[in-house]
Amino acid sequence: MSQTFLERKIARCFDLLDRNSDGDLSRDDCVALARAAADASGFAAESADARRVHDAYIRLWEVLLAPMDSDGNGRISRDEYVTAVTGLSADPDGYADSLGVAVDAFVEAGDADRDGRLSQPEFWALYRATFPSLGREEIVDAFRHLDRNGDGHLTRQELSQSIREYLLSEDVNAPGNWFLGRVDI
Ligand SMILES: [Ca+2]
Ligand SMILES: [Ca+2]
Ligand SMILES: [Ca+2]
Repeated sequence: MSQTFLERKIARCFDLLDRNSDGDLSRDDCVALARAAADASGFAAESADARRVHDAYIRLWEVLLAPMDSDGNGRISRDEYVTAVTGLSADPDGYADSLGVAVDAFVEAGDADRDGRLSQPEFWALYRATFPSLGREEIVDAFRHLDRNGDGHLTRQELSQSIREYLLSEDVNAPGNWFLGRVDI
């Protein structure tokens, strides 16, 4: 059965989060993503900033990902992930808290100058480090689409709207489709 546009977006997200490429999402993936992100943002190992990034990714694991483990083996398979995320669209309001956890992880990880938003260079550094399979142009294109008012920064509100569109919307024109680079329609 061919995948829908939404299913392709969700599967792509899974692949990018599977940091060690072992075919499952685990707490280890989240720890590795946090470490790569903290390095990219110039946060020294064991610093308070690096600790905040680590904690934000652990919350991402505990609040958002771990509950998707329907067979209880401590790891999220691709099927578990796609099934769980697809189910979110049935209850988008119930998803608001989880969305906040995802936004927190991105802002804690990428906001090197701590002004509460991601500039283009901050976004670039974060994405190069955490999603190495994305090309330079793809990251630049992603930022341009996500920065809805074109002021050169991604606010929490813009990130939240984009993640929501990425994970929930079938609208092929939604700017948030670019959250993780180009997805062919
Ligand atoms: Ca993995
Ligand atoms: Ca599992
Ligand atoms: Ca910033």
